[in-house]
Amino acid sequence: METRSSAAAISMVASAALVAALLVLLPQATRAERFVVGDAARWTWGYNYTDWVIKKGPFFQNDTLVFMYDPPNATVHAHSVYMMRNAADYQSCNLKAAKLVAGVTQGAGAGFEFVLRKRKPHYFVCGERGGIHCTMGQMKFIVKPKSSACRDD
Ligand SMILES: [Cu+2]
Repeated sequence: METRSSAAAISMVASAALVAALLVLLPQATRAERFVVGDAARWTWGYNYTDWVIKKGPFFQNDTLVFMYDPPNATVHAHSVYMMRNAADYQSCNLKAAKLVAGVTQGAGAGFEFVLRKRKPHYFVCGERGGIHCTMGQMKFIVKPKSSACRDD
């Protein structure tokens, strides 16, 4: 019985420590920023997103990218968001191994939110018209989030 209650006490102390650690980490987590991709231009044909990334960066872990684009209709081209597997596929706009992130209707309204959880290069492209939006329309950019611990503001 004695050992059991001391084990319980230890686990209580441990969970209190965990809560304290989370409280310390929380303000940092809430400092994550939210970016509308392309700002007023949103996610569209012909905008230079590579320049946009340079202008807006650096990006940090847990920042959110918001992709906003109209669902397809008679006057608007459809757009989408895909993630390329590697730099070579990104360079050539080769969608064969790309992963769908957001379909043609998911950018409507408040847009589609993507949280940059991992500290790896994210190769975003529009996958419409067999990659033409990527090759000709400049609808592509790379974001490599830095550790949120490095945020200095
Ligand atoms: Cu597109």
